[in-house]
Amino acid sequence: GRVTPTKLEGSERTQFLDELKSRGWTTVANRDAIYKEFTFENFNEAFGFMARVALKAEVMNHHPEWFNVYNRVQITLSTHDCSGLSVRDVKLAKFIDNLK
Ligand code: HBI
Repeated sequence: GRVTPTKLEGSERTQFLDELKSRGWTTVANRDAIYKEFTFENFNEAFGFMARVALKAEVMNHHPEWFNVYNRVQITLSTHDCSGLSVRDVKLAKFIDNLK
């Protein structure tokens, strides 16, 4: 939507980060962003995963920063409109984790 997402801060941010870290996400040095790597059987599986994430990203209007080499997908999530983490990143991360 056109609403600027609210940047997560304080205890709310910490609580969400703890949940994300428990699922293998890490914070990114020098950025308010989260990062996770995914490995698949082959490129076909990796790209199929990326296609599903891409469709969700379009619906959410919230897009990942990602890198793919063969069967590996590296994903960084951050909300550019608030220069930090927002609930959109938490929501997209949960969707992504539930795909595997
Ligand atoms: N994706 N990760 C991320 N962060 C944003 O701020 C963002 C986005 N996708 C689309 C989007 N913002 C648009 O709302 C703005 O570019 C207009």
